Amino acid sequence: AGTFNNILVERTGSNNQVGVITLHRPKALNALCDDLMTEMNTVLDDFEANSDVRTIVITGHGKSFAAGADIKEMADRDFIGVYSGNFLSHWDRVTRCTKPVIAAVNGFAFGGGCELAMMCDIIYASSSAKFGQPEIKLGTIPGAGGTQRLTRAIGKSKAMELVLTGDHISASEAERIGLVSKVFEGDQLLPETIKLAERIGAFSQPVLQMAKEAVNKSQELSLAEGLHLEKRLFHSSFATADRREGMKAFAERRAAEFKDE
Ligand code: CO8
Repeated sequence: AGTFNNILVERTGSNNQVGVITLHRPKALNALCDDLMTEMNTVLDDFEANSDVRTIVITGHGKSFAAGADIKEMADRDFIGVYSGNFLSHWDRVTRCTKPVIAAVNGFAFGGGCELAMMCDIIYASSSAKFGQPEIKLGTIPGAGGTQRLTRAIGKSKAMELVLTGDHISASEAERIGLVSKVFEGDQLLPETIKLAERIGAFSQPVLQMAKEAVNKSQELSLAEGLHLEKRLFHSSFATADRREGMKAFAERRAAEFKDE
């Protein structure tokens, strides 16, 4: 995968099936600069293309997941530049991953950091993690999902409160309101996230892809459209050998052996 300046890349888990991206800009609390996002996109392309990688984990180095977009990089930009260049348009690569992506939020997840976590499929957090959308304090607003994904995740009043005050919330509060699915002590976060990634990775890859697509579409479609899509994807799972194997194994009281077909 080559070497990178702003991220660390590793493969772990049984058969190295989990691809881990660690945001690593110690000088800036892993703030997301353009270079970092380009590097991450390259690695996500690699992980997606490599059938040995079954699940992806994104985490941060040190006491921060990501303290937002890089404010110093943005400071001198002007409207015409960000508008005509469609600034940040390539920052959503993770939302187009077909493989499950889990965020292991180890510390600050502010602004773009919180938005990046919300682009992932599942958020696990350490007990010291903090979430917020502080853009209002900088005279701007969230630009990568903080007004949309956050509202869908925690409801309008709470999302509005975070976006209009710039306040942050603790990991336990984030868990209580459903932004985060589980919280762990700091040293347990990554091992537990990798365990989750391995458990998920043991299932049929094409069927995981269907399940993920159906859940993600619930955030975008009307209930009727979403239920229709779900039914069609459910029907599609009957085109796989893995669906046949899964049901046969149940009847034979043995573990299923999925082959991704
Ligand atoms: N950008 C650039 N540098 C940063 C950032 C950032 N977002 N955050 C921290 N740093 C730098 C600091 O400037 C400091 O560098 P230096 O020592 O050279 O001055 C270094 O990291 C350490 O930071 P602090 O000394 O401030 O560390 P503290 O532990 O005292 O405070 C905080 C930690 C509370 C996280 C604090 O650093 C902070 O408030 N950071 C800014 C948080 C923020 O406002 N984030 C939102 C940015 S706007 C945004 O994200 C727009 C979203 C766009 C879409 C993104 C799509 C994915």
